[in-house]
Amino acid sequence: MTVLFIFAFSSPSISCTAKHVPFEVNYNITYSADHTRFLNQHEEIVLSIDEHSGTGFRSQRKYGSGFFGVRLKLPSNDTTGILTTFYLISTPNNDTLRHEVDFEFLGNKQSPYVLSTNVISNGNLHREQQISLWFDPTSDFHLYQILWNQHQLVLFVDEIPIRVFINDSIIGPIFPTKPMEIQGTIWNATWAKSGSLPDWSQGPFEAHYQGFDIDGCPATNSNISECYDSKYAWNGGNYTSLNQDEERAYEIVKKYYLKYDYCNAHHPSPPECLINN
Ligand SMILES: *[C@@H]1O[C@H](CO)[C@@H](O)[C@H](O)[C@H]1NC(C)=O
Ligand SMILES: *[C@@H]1O[C@H](CO)[C@@H](O)[C@H](O)[C@H]1NC(C)=O
Ligand SMILES: *[C@@H]1O[C@H](CO)[C@@H](O)[C@H](O)[C@H]1NC(C)=O
Ligand SMILES: *[C@@H]1O[C@H](CO)[C@@H](O)[C@H](O)[C@H]1NC(C)=O
Ligand SMILES: *[C@@H]1O[C@H](CO)[C@@H](O)[C@H](O)[C@H]1NC(C)=O
Ligand SMILES: *[C@@H]1O[C@H](CO)[C@@H](O)[C@H](O)[C@H]1NC(C)=O
Ligand SMILES: CC(=O)N[C@H]1CO[C@H](CO)[C@@H](O)[C@@H]1O
Repeated sequence: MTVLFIFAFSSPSISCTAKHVPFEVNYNITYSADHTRFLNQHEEIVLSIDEHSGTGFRSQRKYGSGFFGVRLKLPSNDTTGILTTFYLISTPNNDTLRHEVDFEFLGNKQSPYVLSTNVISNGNLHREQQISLWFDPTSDFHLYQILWNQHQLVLFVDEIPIRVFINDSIIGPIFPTKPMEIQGTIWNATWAKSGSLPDWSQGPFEAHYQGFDIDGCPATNSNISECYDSKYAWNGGNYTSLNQDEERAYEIVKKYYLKYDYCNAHHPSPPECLINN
């Protein structure tokens, strides 16, 4: 099914005005640096995976709120079993303590990919949704963003909201509240449900990332509440809820592109599902 989006709105995108900064200013490679390379004066990093290793990067600091984005071009060919990610995560990386917000692109025999998103907090692990993308994410760069303030978490694809997670006193304890760092990785998902092994002869698989400026409030556990201050643009104005154009676009995504929603897989639905839909 193809539904054409006609988006005539100018949503306020902090990232559009973002400065071009080299990778090293805000990020570090986490492991297997020999599986990375830089382009465009280090304003672009290429992560690659082959049968020997994947690789990944992480921000040098943790943040307590922000509008985090990356421009990403996914690996092509048969990417079965390959997982490309962009996400926020707290430490320690412990299932009962971890807070996390994910974009995970699940490789496939051919494009389009399935985009899996998750919001994790305090042991609430299974809040997955999956959407099918309305474009080929391997042929060009697209913008993937996470807005996180005390009002809401919104995941955007090319400025179109694809997932909204509203903070409300009812759901309080499951809204992420810990400082999180930004990570990007390419790895293999052979442990996952599908269990399919990558066809390494199709590789190496390469994911291109751009956009290393960070619109975020650096935080520690003790001062995170200062990140809710309205002096940060992403905490106020148009960022406290979706505007009408965004609401309309979000309805289209939910109607035509949402393939899996944990809200429908549980009876009764978890409490936040009533607020977010
Ligand atoms: C991260 O990169 C910065 C800048 O290149 C460097 O100074 C710092 O030591 C690195 N940190 C780690 C943990 O590797
Ligand atoms: C693929 O995933 C398995 C299971 O997590 C891991 O043992 C293996 O090292 C990974 N291979 C690569 C190339 O990342
Ligand atoms: C995770 O954190 C909980 C709560 O503090 C603790 O009981 C548990 O031992 C931790 N698990 C790991 C693997 O560190
Ligand atoms: C979530 O909302 C509750 C009540 O509306 C508020 O007290 C709390 O501070 C909010 N959480 C965050 C992380 O801002
Ligand atoms: C929180 O503390 C860290 C470490 O001292 C500091 O870098 C950061 O700027 C502080 N954040 C706020 C919002 O004050
Ligand atoms: C909100 O969006 C409208 C139109 O998109 C714009 O005119 C207005 O300046 C924005 N306000 C803020 C506070 O960003
Ligand atoms: C091994 C293989 O099929 N490689 C192909 C991957 O995709 C690129 C771009 O579409 C092709 O040029 C390669 O031949």
